[in-house]
Amino acid sequence: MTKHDHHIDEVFMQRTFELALLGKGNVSPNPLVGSVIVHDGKMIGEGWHKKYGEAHAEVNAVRSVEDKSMLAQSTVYVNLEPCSHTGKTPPCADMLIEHKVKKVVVANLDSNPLVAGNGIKKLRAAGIEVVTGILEKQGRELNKRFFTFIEKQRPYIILKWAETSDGFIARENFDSKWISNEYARQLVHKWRSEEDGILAGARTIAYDNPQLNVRDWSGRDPVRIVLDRFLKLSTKLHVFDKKQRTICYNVMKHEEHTNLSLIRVDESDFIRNVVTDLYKQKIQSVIVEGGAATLSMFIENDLWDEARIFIAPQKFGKGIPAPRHRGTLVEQQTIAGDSLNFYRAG
Ligand code: AOF
Ligand code: ZN
Repeated sequence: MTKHDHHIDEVFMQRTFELALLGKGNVSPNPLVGSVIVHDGKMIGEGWHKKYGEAHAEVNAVRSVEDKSMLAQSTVYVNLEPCSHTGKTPPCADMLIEHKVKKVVVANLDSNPLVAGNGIKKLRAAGIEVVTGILEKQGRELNKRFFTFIEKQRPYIILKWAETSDGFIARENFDSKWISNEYARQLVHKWRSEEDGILAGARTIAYDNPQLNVRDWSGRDPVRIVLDRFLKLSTKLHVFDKKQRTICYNVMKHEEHTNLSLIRVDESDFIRNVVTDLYKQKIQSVIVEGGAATLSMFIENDLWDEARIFIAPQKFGKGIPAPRHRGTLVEQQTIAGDSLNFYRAG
């Protein structure tokens, strides 16, 4: 392969990422997948996975090609290895083989144990040339939620908090309002709309009575996840208003209501049991919004992937210290005077 071919592959792969992103918010817990079909250097079709349970990206891309006879001389770009299993839809690898496509170019192998390299094997066994690993790192990043969910059997976990420049997350009376500015708050609402679940501990819910929904941004509301071991929270709190689904993890009892599930898990290893159950509930990603004890519990148990931390210029002098972590700083922004630091675990 020449350097030129490699560059062309990257350009088309980049396009599959753009298409894949159009599925954001509608495909979880499936991956974001886009596909482009190229004939003689020209794009003749494209498609993406639009909705959970519906057609995969390659199927939509092939459908979009007017003259199907051109497929035999075409290259199919897809950011995820074509599937080899019959799930809610038939295997994409078989469909590509039936159309006798010439070549398939992939960014990432599918970690789903039902696929895991079998899609590529099937294609090669049928005599189709397969190239893998094009923009692999970007592809892993695009589907960080999917890969974490399927490889670690738990949601992708984002921790979020605001601290003062002297390292406090709240005052001594647990008042934590007004640390970050209003632009930061709007950004947080955008972030809420991007994840399947939003989680908070009992103390935060009792003190702040948060709604845990999306108001300052347009987008869907995440499932609210409340940790209340002994079911001490008042049912009059916003999170129990049944306007949006709430799961309340506890060690007392199991009960199902419309838009409210009380789920009992074992007390030993509580937080691990919670994330394991979230996997069973197909919640692919969670943003954890507090408070200090809950955030620290995720950190101490190594159950986190990202931390997004606002640092406001003000000082409290004393109060509840911000959680400590050993993440790696990957990005820094400034939002109207507040710093915003992005960390990755490890
Ligand atoms: C692809 N292209 O666009 C997607 C794939 O239940 P199903 O049939 O929708 O299968 C879901 C699994 O298929 C998912 O976990 C992942 O392994 C793969 N998703 N594969 O080739 C796609 N969405
Ligand atoms: Zn498929």
